[in-house]
Amino acid sequence: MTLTLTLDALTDRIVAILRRAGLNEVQAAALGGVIAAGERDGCKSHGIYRIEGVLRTLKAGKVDGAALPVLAEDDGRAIIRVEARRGFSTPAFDLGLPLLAARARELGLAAMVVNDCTHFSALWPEVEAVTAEGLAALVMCPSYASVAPTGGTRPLLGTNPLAFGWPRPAGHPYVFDFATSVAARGELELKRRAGEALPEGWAIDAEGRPTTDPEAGLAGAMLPFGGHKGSAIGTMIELLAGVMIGDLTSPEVLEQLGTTALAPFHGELVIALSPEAFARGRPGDPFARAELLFGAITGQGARLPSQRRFAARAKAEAEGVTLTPAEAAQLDRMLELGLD
Ligand code: NDP
Ligand code: PYC
Repeated sequence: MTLTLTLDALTDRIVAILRRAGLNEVQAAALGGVIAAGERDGCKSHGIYRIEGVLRTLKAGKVDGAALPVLAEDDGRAIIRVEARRGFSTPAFDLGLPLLAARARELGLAAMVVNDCTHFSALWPEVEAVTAEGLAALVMCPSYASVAPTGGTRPLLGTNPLAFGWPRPAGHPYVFDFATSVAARGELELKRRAGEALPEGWAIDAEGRPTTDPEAGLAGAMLPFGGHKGSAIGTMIELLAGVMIGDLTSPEVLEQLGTTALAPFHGELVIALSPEAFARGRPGDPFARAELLFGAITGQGARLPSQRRFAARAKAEAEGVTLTPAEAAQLDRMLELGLD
């Protein structure tokens, strides 16, 4: 039987599983929130399916469930730093957000560096949290080597997500959030579980030949989106959110982790920008001008990114989140067994 839960009830179940597995209150609450939000917004590749990976990573000792993030000493500059101390990224982001927002309003722009975190989540929850402060946001992070650079044949880059948000005076912000591979790795894993073929152009096998077999694609390499353009953007993310912030690049993550079966450990870069500050002294209100652009896009019959997600959210908020029988049984099992 399917199971329909309110968002709060689903979040409580996830938090209970994570607490039982040994996550402290701060981390369990932060992770429970983003995983439940993934289900609510119809983002299955970063919803409850990720809990197993979180539990495996904890059991392998590759993430510290007891860690509490700390804000590095603030020197009043545009760069603020949060040490996740080998815990998950989400509570570190939550800790740094108020200072990031205050600093971006004061200086026009500011960046939050999160170091030494385990990261498995979608980036849009963070982008939306920054836009809720009236700021534009750019968020990015590496993952682990799983994507061949265009022209190459072996995993090197991560699926390196890039997300952007723009605050809007009414309603939801403009948000896009995507892997710089053709699809997130989670999508391949879900296709493998469902016994479905991959669309062409997603992956190559271990010999570098195009494949539509998810097993072969996961064992081989994923491909960047948009050919050389995605390959270059993925590389930029390795540089900005790996090398530049003194944290691991995707090949280094894989070398240290030794597997793609666990959640990756690296850093994250969050940039917050004040549209008012950038537009000061120039003609026109940036928010009003942005609305004209969005209107022109939808006026052609195109949809804005995140529109599907916001529609799924509205439905879930009205009717609850419905889990398949297999998903409901899996949650029960995880609640019963904890880390076993
Ligand atoms: P998708 O390709 O599913 O979606 C990418 C973006 O494009 C979304 O904002 C989506 O909005 C939008 N979009 C899709 N179709 C259209 C359309 N026809 N018109 C306009 N906009 C459209 O995402 P990915 O599979 O690439 O990534 C999924 C998630 O995986 C992301 O949230 C990402 O952060 C996460 N991820 C996390 C990683 C990590 O290391 N933590 C690594 C890689 C990915 P909508 O949602 O409304 O469809
Ligand atoms: O779906 O590609 C992905 C991914 C990697 C790490 C977290 N999500």
